[in-house]
Amino acid sequence: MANGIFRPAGTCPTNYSPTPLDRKTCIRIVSAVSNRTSFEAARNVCRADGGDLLRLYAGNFDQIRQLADANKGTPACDFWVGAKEGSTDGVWLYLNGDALSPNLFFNPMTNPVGNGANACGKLAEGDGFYLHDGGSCTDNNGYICQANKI
Ligand SMILES: [Ca+2]
Repeated sequence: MANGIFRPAGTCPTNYSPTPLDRKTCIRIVSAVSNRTSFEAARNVCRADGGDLLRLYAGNFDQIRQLADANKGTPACDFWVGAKEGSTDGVWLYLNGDALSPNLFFNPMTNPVGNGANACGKLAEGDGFYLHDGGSCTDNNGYICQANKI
């Protein structure tokens, strides 16, 4: 095949794997006990990789949850992802400020609300890796980064 005609599909950065059902981005799942860290420190690692914490959406949420379960480490960890609760309890946002669907929570009717405001988004092992409202942003958890293919 002649070169230069088709744009290459792109490759994932070192330590990243293709994001399920997404041709443009890759994810890195960090769960080693020695690398578990706070929400902000996890974000800084992802940013240093050229990405950020994973932006969840309904389309590949089940696949992401399965990957989290398969890579949860020993003992199993929760995973920080790219979501934050606003200053109003129960209002959840992506890191760019877009609204986040409550359907990404284990119980969309009740779970996004409670435990005060300003929580950090994590996939909770005890909730089948659905989003969970609770815990402290300074807890040492695993995390999932997302970066564009290069
Ligand atoms: Ca809350």
